[in-house]
Formats: sequence, C-alpha cells, structure tokens
Amino acid sequence: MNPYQLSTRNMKKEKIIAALLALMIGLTANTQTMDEMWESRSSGEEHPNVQWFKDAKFGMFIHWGLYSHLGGEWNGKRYYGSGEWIMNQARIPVKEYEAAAKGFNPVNFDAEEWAQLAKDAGMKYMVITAKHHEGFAMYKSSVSDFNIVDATPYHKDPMKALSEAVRKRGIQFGFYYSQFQDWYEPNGGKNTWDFNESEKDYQKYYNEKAIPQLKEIMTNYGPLGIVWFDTPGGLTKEQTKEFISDLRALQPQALFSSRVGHGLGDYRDYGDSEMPAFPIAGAWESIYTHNDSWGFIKHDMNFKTPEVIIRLLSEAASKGGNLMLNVGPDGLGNIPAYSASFLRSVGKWLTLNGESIYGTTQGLIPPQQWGVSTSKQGKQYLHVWEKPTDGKLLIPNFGATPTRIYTLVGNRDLAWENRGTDLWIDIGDFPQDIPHNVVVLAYQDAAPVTDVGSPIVVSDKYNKASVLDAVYGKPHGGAKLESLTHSHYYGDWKHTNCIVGMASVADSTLFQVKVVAEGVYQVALEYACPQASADQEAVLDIDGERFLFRTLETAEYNRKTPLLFIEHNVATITFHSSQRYNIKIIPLRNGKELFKLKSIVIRPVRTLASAD
Ligand code: FHN
Repeated sequence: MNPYQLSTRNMKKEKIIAALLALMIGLTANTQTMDEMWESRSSGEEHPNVQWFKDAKFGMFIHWGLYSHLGGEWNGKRYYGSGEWIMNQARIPVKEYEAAAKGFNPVNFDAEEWAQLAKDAGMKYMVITAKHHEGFAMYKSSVSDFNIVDATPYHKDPMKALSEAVRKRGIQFGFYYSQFQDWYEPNGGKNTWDFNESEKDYQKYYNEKAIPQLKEIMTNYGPLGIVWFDTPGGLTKEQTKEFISDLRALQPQALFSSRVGHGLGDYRDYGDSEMPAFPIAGAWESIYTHNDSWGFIKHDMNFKTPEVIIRLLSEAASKGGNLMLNVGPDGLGNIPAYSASFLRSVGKWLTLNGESIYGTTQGLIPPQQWGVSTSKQGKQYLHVWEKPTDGKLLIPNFGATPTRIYTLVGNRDLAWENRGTDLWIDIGDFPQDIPHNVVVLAYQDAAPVTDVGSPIVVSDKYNKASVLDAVYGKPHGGAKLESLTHSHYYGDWKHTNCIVGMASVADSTLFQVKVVAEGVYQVALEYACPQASADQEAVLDIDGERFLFRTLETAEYNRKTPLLFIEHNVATITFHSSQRYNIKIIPLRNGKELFKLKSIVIRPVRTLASAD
C-alpha cells in the first residue's frame, strides 16, 4: 500500500487512524524545531555512488525563485535576512504572490555562464532550487501551473539548459526540493496566514504535488548527482521510506541529502552555516551563504571574501567534509558580480592548491594556531592561515618521519628539525598569503594518530592570541559541550560551541596546554552570562595556582538575537617554556550555571625587557 493514499482509502477504520495520524503529524509539524528541520542524521549505510561526493569537497548551491524577482522588497518595504522567506515574512497572500510571477522575466539568464562560473570556481557539483517553500517551480511542471514556463513572461525552462551546461563540464548536477513546506498550496506545510495548519491534509499535498513534482525533476533532467531535500515534515518514518524508495527506483545513483528526514538520507548536512566541531566520519557537507541571504536581496552586500571562503573550504576538508556555498542570482538571471569575482578568485587558489583539497580526507594534525591540515596517503597538507612571526611552524607530537617538506606552490624545499616528539618546520620567508599558504609534509611510516585531546599549543609567536576553544575542554560532572544556535537577524544562523552546565562545585572543565615560550601571559575567559548567572564566584586553577573571579553579566541567550560574549581577564601568570599546564574552571558554590564558556584566551604580555 502506498502510504500517501492512506487518507483516500475507503476503509472506515483506516480512515480514522489516518485522520489521527494526520492530526498528530500536524501538531508536530507546527512545533517542529530548527534541529528537526536541519535533520543531520544519515542512514549510516554507504551509498554505492558516494565516493564522487566525498572527493568533490566544493559545491555550488543556488537559491533562485520568484523571490529573486522581489529582491527583498514588498509593497515598498525592505526585508532583511532570508530573501526566499519574503512571502512568509511579509505574510503575502497566495493570490498576490501569484500575481508577482507576471513580472518575473530572467532574460539575462545564461546557463553556459553559470556553469562556467562553477567550473572556474573549482566547484565539482551544483544544487539548484527546483521549488523552494514558496511553491513556485523553476522548471516546466505539468503538476502545477505555478511554474516559470506557465506563469511568467519568460516561458522557458532554465533547468534544461543548466543541467546540460553543468554536466557538459564534468560537474554533478542536482536539485533542491522543499518537500514539506509549500506556502502556495492549501495542504502544503507552513502557510499559516492563508490556511489553517490543523485542517491541512499533508498526504494529499504529497500525493498531488510534491511526489509527482519530484518524479518530474528526477525524470526530465538527466542523471542527477543529488536530490537535496529540505525541512522535512508531515510524514512518518515509514511513509518517508516508501516515498523515497519510489524515487530511488527512478535514479538509484542520485544521493539524497539528510534533510529528507528520519535519518534516511545518504549523507549528512549540518545546520545552515554550521561547521562541525570535530572531524566527522562518512560523507557530509556544510552549507553557507555567500552574502547574508540564500535568495537574492538587493540590499545584501555582505559577501564573504575569497580568503574567508578558502578558510571555510579548508576547514571543512580538514574535518573530512564538503563545503557547498550558495549564490543568489537576481530576478533577471544575473549572479551578483561580487559572487562571481570572489568565486573565480577561490578557483584560482584551487588551480594552484587543489591537490590539498580534492580527494583528501580529514587532517591528522589537530587544528593549531597556524591553521588546519588535510590528508592524502603519506602526506599532510598544512593550510597555514597565520604565519608565526619567527617563521617556525610547530607540529606537536608528530608520530611519523618526514621524508620531504615543501611548499605546494613553487615546490620549494623547507628545512625541519625534530625536538623530542615535536616537529619544527622552518617556513622562513614563505609568504603566508593566499595563494601561497599550503605546506606539504610528506612522511614515511604509518599515518600519525589524531588526538584532539592532546594539549593545545600556546605560543607568543603569532599576531593574535592563543584561543583554547570550548571544544577542546574536558567537561566533568554536569558540565558538557553544547552547540548553541543563535542568529544575528532573520535567517542568519550562527552556531557556537560552548561548555554549559557548570553549576556546582563538583562540575569543572579542564584544558591542557603546552607553552612554547617562557613569559608573562594573561588568561581571559570568553563567555556569555545571562543576568541569572551573573555575580557568581568561581576559580580558575592553573596547575594549583588559584585565580578567583566573579562572573560578569552579558545578555540573555535567545535563538533569535546575537549571543554576546565578554572576554574577562582573570589571571596574570608566568608560564615556563616547554611545560604543560592544566587549566581548570570550577564554580565555588552550588547553584546556578556559571556561564556559557566559549573559549579561554591567552595573550603574552609584552614587557619592555622582552621587547628589547
Ligand atoms: O528555510 C530554508 C532556507 O530558506 C534555505 O533554503 C536553507 C538552506 O539550507 N534551508 C532552509 C532552512 O534551513
């Protein structure tokens, strides 16, 4: 039995069960949390066609729809954050939104140009919105007239040309499809301003629109690399299984994103703009916007620079995953000029340094003050984001014997020295700036073992402080690591890992550091502290030396506002070189959570004597 026909079955008992089920699903769909919408579990089974995805590392996400034509403005009012949510934000009635399609005419759309941009950027796959939550199909659909061919003066199907242009360049092509949210349909998820959610028949919507449309995109556009589902809802696990097995039969090679729901996808997607804290086994992807919004907004000019994108890309690769970066073309079909030029710049870096990204696996050297690493057989690629002022790069506890160390660009040999278990590489006058920022460490023996728990190096040889991120703390008792989601404005999600739950004398968090240079340092705690937690006494214990402090108020934690952190200087201390220190935070009384700890920041104090 097809689960989507439950509500149309003729049997009385099943009708009652179906109605109850629909009601239950309706209730849960209304109270769906962001984490459920960002379902990041995958099936755990290796899809036979997943290797291309694991090797690809860099993809292009494109949000393009009727909202792109509106560009963040409705009835003279400007909207910020997520342009593709304008129908929801402005509570635009279906009839008025539908009328807007009459002005959508992307005459500048050029499939070859878009595909070539992805190629020039070094992207190996592309995923574009076939239908977003607004319910408008960006391809010729026979299921609903609310599509670009039938409802706009453009009258052409851009997806035909794009899928061909992309595939022709050896790039995998995929579609995004919002399977549950459809604000255009009376029975689709989440339009609460025109329709009553509790009266909706999601099964009917799935049967009559979502599934037939998914079948269209999986039938009419050649082999798809990916079907990128988003914001699951309205279906049980069993129903989802049935629905995707029908689709899988159409294209067994296509990978399904984890947002298909219920842990049934082929690879993991994290929350919007979320990078996991640690390396993750299996196929996964981080998704980021290029500017602030996914869909085009005319007044959104906050573009990530090429350097920021390269760091994100190498960070994802260092943890074993991919970066899919979004661009939001406008209503005429132009990709924003800064997106195009910054992406081409990233492409130039990849032309020179692609060996350190494509086909790599997670780095075996834990993140250092200088940057991160990626791996290939017998090689570690060191992505040097910050150059030490003395030109000496430390690889702590490197458990293999180097055979050669050289710059990836220019292929220049670099000298190195072993001191105990540490490896010191002399990067000398090697420029730190992109594109010259990758060092190759070739080695013999077995691969060194990653130990994220090993002490964090504190050095005075960088122009920035040593930051001991919360993820490297060892929480004890009720303390634990938690990823806190918050936003700077509508739809602009941030995720910060913090140690939370230090609320009694039995709770603590320990950081272990290894100090490279002797000297005086200041130790600050970076935390968020709501009013209820403020004014509590605690101790920062550094190898038995106790520094007392009282927590300072910042602001309340709320998912919808910025999470404010303070850097609270707590200790001035003399560290000795090559020594390991245990740094521990312990509440002095039982009661409330101390704060949400983001990091410990250690800064060398430059005295006149040391500046001589
Ligand atoms: O609501 C959407 C949003 O508009 C955008 O499409 C992102 C991309 O991951 N997905 C949903 C929210 O997570």
